Amino acid sequence: MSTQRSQSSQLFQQASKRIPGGVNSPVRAFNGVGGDPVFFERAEGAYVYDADNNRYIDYVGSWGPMILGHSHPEVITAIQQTAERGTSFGAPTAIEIEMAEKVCQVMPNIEQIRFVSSGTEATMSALRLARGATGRDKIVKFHGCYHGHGDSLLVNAGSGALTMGVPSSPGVPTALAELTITLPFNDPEAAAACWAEHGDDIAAVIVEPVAGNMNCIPPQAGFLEALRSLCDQHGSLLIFDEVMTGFRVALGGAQSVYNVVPDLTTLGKIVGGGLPVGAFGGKREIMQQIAPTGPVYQAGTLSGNPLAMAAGLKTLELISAPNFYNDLSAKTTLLLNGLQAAADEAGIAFTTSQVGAMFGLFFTEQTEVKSFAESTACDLDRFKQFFHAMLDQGVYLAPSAYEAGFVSATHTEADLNATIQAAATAFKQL
Ligand code: KE4
Repeated sequence: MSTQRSQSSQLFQQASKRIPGGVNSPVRAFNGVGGDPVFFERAEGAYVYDADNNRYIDYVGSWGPMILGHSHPEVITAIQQTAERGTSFGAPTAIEIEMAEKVCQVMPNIEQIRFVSSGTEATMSALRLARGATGRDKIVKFHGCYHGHGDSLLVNAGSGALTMGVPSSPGVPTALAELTITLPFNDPEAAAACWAEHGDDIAAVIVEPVAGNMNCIPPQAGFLEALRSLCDQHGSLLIFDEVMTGFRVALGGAQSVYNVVPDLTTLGKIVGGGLPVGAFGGKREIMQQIAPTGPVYQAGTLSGNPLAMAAGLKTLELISAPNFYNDLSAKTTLLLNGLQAAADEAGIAFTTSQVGAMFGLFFTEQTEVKSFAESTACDLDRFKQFFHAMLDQGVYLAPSAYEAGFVSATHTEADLNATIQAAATAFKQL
């Protein structure tokens, strides 16, 4: 079955005249899978509807934020009621206090928090804070991890940078890029060797505690603990980039799943409930060094925007419901077990990964994918064929082999079984 998407194609042509690549974020452009991107017109619950009014079961969820499903009525009402009282003041509001208290309550390793408007702002600011607080310049990140498009972090990056084949972007001054050390994810020996050589010059290591931008790769036992120990030994700061994993893998984020305490945490996506919110936070004595209480400057016109706070706060309230994550994880497990059975039935080399309601799909003979090298060695052509075969059957997966998938609270068992059926057909076409 091939779905007709002529409206999307026309819109793509028009968009490309005024917007580079016709998109406002590269990974949306379908360069990772081929063909024209789908233009969406509306979304509700687990479904997105394109400009040709085709319906898709959505496993992208706006790259993570839509954990409650699209257009949740209580979130929409919270936004509407807040908007009627004004959309932005550029001055402090009470809802920012409620939001800060709520995040610090569910993520107690965050003693103080600063809200910003994107995950990129959060990680960029956290790095500046770490450099300011330690007086050191070097930072460590991991091949294939993506932390937004801040200059120091576009070195061997994942997500769209990897999808586009430009993991280290032009435009980043060599002098700056040289201060970013990149290591293989899930390799504690390489990390130990790095600190042995550079330890006293390293301001911070930033890591996705579950890598979600080179597909979905969980940490091997001991990896995060090794980073914590190396930071303690050498006075470096441990930054958990939980923009994707925060409120996704558990209410308390990956740090509550793996019981490793970071010095700083960055947040995004779900924390804004679909509106632009990022945040960075952590130990009080570190956060106090951020302006205006300290010398490390950081600012933002729309930081703590009331609309975004209202959407985020309502979202955090709703996902705090009992059994919310147990139910989400169970749905994700049901989906992945069904996909695996369908692949096995079709004789397709395929495996999956899962942490909570976040998952990865890999076309490989391996039973587990543990590193960037193993992820990029998977069968990319098969993924592309599978992506389009699923899209044509009304299932929207991330248009890149280097992204994670997400289940929402609104995905029903019928949706999951329909997805499994579509995959059974798609696997047979590979
Ligand atoms: P934003 O600046 O896109 O809000 O957040 C950057 C970011 C930071 N840290 C992690 C772990 C992230 O995953 C992201 C952004 N994720 C990508 C998708 N994997 C956003 C999608 C896009 O770039 O359009």
